[in-house]
Amino acid sequence: MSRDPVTIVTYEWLPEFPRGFVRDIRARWAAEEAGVAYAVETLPVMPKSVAHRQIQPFEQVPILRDGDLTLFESGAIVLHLAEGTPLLPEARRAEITQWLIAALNSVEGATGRWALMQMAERHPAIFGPPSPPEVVEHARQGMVARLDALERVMQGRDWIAGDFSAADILLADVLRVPAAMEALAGHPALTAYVARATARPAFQRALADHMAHWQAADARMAAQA
Ligand SMILES: N[C@@H](CCC(=O)N[C@@H](CS)C(=O)NCC(=O)O)C(=O)O
Repeated sequence: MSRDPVTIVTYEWLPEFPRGFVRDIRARWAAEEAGVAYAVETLPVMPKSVAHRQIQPFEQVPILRDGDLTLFESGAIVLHLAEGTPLLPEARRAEITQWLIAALNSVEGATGRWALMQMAERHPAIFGPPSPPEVVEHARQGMVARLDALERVMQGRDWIAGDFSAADILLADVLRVPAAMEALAGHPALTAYVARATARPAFQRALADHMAHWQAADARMAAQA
């Protein structure tokens, strides 16, 4: 079934370090998997505008426009794009939703807390101040406990809820962050899962377009300088 193109809203420009991991990649990946064409619109990361707050109360991205509908939260966006596609089959809707929420809450809650502390050490002017070592260690242990639990679940599974689904887009993207920060060591099933998910052509296209977006922004800025 073909449908009208949607619009994914992301930032106009960002520095190097978050590129590849800005959450518009989740929307791009879902659109690619679902065969939905999309355009990209941008907002400045700074200063935040009233227009931004009106469509995303937390002044973040991604945002999706689909006709009259405007949606924020990457999980809601992926679920919306997955509707009526093999990413969200009716028979597994409840289980897929469960794992999608687990990815964003139980897993990203723990990995994100630790990753933010790592970022505060690397970029204190943006994410600082750095947390005391014992606080970082507590966050690391909390993350490892969640990863250990997920490692047990993923053993013997290719995907988290049957065939590849909307939940895998969220879970694999959440796990890309500790993977990139070398925090998945000792978790071979999760490491293989991230490699399997990111080898998908739809992810590769999403990543290439996501990176091309920042390169085009750099080129525009260089031309203006
Ligand atoms: N729970 C939100 C988190 C969105 C989020 O953290 N977006 C980041 C980019 S990946 C952002 O806009 N950060 C800038 C800011 O918070 O000012 C979602 O999944 O959509």
